[in-house]
Amino acid sequence: MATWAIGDIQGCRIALERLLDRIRFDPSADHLWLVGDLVNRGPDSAGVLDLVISLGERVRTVLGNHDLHLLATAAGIRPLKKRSVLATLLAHPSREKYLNFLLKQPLIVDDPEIDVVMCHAGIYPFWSAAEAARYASEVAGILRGGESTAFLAHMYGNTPARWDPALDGWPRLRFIINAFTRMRYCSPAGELEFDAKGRADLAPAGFLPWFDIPNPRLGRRRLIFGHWSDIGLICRPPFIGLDGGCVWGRQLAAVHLEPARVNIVTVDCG
Ligand SMILES: [Mn+2]
Repeated sequence: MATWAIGDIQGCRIALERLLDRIRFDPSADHLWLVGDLVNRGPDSAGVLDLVISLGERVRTVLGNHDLHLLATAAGIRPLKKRSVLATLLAHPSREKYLNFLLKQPLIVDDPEIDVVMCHAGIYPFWSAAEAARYASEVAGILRGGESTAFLAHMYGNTPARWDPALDGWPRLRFIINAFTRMRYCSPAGELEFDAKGRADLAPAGFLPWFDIPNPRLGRRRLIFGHWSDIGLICRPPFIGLDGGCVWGRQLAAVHLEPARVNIVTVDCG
């Protein structure tokens, strides 16, 4: 039995199938962790969701910003461009199955048994793993409940930029979701910056990649994330960044989590 984590798929079903072949993934025995952004931009979001849903309990995934954007678009909160890949997905006969599947996914998966935690963009450097799990569950609870549409309507925006445990209401939930699904740069004082998205060495003045801000409260767990295709694959224990930019014609990556070996396997997506 093996456990693998795979980077941002973004509708690239063929690359996903090739990568599963390459790692000899056995759906009757192995487990798969996905860093989110299953959909959007790539050619076959429905095919990716069909495959992921067919794996049942073998797969654990977290929500990415594109998955949330799909949910907001489906709820009528964001306009749907007619020729977008999301329009194809939302006209699909399995639409409700896809949306219900995504609404049930968490922002974080934490498995102390294999010492791994996973989320889409990362863990805000001023949170412990336990705090991160608690804050993530606040959002998961809203998405599963009757306020999910109201939440999606209040989700967009870059403020508040800095965490304060006293935040409440929509601003609190907006910060939590931004940290888990959109974070790239953070200041040493804890301010998130959402405009820049380039390489880690092109950080805006006063900001660092979030993983360069020491977080002594994170513990020793390996942290698997995606979302940042411009910096590509990162293996800097405890951080493992898996967005190889598949949807941009680069690579889809898998890392073997259990038994623990740091071997990253990729397929080219050109
Ligand atoms: Mn993303």
